[in-house]
Amino acid sequence: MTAVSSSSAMSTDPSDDVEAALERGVAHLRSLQNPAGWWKGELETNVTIDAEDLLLRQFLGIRGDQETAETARWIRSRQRPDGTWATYYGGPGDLSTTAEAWVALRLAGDEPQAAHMLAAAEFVRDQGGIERCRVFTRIWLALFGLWSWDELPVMPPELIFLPRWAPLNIYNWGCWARQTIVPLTIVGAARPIRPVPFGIEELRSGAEALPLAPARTWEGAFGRLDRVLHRYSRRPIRWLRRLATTKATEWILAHQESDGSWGGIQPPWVYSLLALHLVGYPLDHPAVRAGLDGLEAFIVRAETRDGVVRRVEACQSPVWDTALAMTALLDAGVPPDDQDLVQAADWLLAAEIDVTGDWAVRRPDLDPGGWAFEFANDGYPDTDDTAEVVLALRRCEHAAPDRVRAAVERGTTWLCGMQSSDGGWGAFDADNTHLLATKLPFCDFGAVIDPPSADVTAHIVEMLAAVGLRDSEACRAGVRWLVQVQDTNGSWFGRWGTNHLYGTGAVVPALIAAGLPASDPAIGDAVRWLEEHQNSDGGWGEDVRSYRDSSWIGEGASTASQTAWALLALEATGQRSSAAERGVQWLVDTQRPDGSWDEPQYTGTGFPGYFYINYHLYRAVFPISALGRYLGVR
Ligand code: R04
Repeated sequence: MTAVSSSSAMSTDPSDDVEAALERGVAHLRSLQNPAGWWKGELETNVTIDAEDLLLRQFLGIRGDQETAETARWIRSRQRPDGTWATYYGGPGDLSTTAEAWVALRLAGDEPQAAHMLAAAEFVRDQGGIERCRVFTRIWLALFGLWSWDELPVMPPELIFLPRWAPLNIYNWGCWARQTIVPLTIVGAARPIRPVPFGIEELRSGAEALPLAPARTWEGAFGRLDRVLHRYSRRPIRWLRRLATTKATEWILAHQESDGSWGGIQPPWVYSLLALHLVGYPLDHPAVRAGLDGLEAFIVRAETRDGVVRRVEACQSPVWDTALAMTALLDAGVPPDDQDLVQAADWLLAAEIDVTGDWAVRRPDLDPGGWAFEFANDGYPDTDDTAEVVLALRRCEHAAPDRVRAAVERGTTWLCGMQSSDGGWGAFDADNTHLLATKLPFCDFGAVIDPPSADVTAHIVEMLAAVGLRDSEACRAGVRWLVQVQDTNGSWFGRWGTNHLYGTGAVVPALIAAGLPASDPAIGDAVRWLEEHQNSDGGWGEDVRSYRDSSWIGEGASTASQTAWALLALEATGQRSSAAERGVQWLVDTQRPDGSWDEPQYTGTGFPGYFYINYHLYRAVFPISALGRYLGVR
């Protein structure tokens, strides 16, 4: 099989190497397709997910010896030489992650005097101890009597009564925070304690609680409100509390997905299980049973020299990965009626969501017609997946073109309806821009709202242009929004991928597709920024540290996916450049014999500054698109 049109050049032409690399990459990507038609790479995050899985099982009384031993083996295998755990490859030790890992290993029977435990505990104390850990970490400890419920911010169940126009009502939170907060209000009101046979003195620094922020600031005001809520929580109005708990429980039950999950992501999932348990649902209640059984599908087991390791995926990405893989194959010249592509298209067509979800609260008159990221997440289709799915579907030659056209049209209409009033797009909701929630003492875990981002907006603009809506008001407003949020350095911030390389790699192709000429200053500035940040080896890389330390923006070891993103931007301009040639050469030179690339670095973002993702399929798709488009434009 020849994936690409054969070149008329001589065998010494360097493009022969590119074509060979592309063919290897295509074969490798094809080999990863599931017989059902989808692709799904592992979604790797950090060991808090694994630690919390053991803590959940401990709390529910269902923690088994084997899963404990396998999880502990995995957690130990991720410990860094300095005794800490990071939230991303090569990152610094993280206080809350290290504390949670230590506690999970204590559950698994590791002795506090063991060298690896001593080193971890010392780091935790040095960083301020449990006293300075994030709220979620301290909630987990409070569940076992290792931290006081009195020393946690209160989030009362009565929150569920706030009407949709009121500040802090649950629909003003990003959907992931909303789904996490609702069950946690039940947990926080129940204040349960299930003692464990060990303490955490080793993790305490003795640090005092931080003083309240000045009363005139939102943080200060909420700090004072928290004291009031603590007083209220000691003597809540009984009937109101009961009604709130019932309403929150009903909300949770109504939001469980067909695979037993909540939102397809770990935090809402485990907290919803805790909440249902605490309102009295037994382990064999169908909702609890489905939730626990569903988690099994998110467990990855692997054989290592030290024995079997067990880890938990925080989320799964089949729709996203399938759309990206299809685009990569099409970019590589695989014919649009190829059987693998058609099968993937069929799978995507069946995955379209035809019911309303939480997004309809802000857009009540809009018909459904989008895609979610996961296998089962009907309540939360997202705009980013919908754009990428439409971009992929519309390029396939399906035997039933009317079905494809109808799905593309529904997706397009849904996306136009989901545009925020400023012209950009958030991922899951329209106009989810209320900053108030970000000021709550409870919200120290990263993004809690879902405002428009450049990467998501770019994907949608690119898609609108592709379906012929380049001159629509929606597309024009999106373009204006993108130009407006361009960084002064010429790049764009990456909300869901790391970081400015992701943003810029998404926006430049979108603006060109929308009709901006390559000579436009916005494009010129972006190209200059990319060229200035090319590594001397020819690749591009941007360290996750760039989210907290601006000196890392555009800087870092070259990676396959980030090099590909830079190339996609350069290639979109239609102009040949030595920068692009050297980037392509880096991809060719670093390809593994099996057609993939190594990529231990995390290039996906959950919450900027807090939560990062290594999407294992990124290394296998983005380079294919970049190489394919490179050969295509020659
Ligand atoms: C790459 C583009 C993705 N597009 C859809 C996003 C899908 C995945 O979104 C999330 C993944 C998440 N994980 N964990 C969390 C999370 C949230 C997402 C998470 C949720 C709540 C808390 C902590 C972590 F939105 Br609290 C893996 C835009």
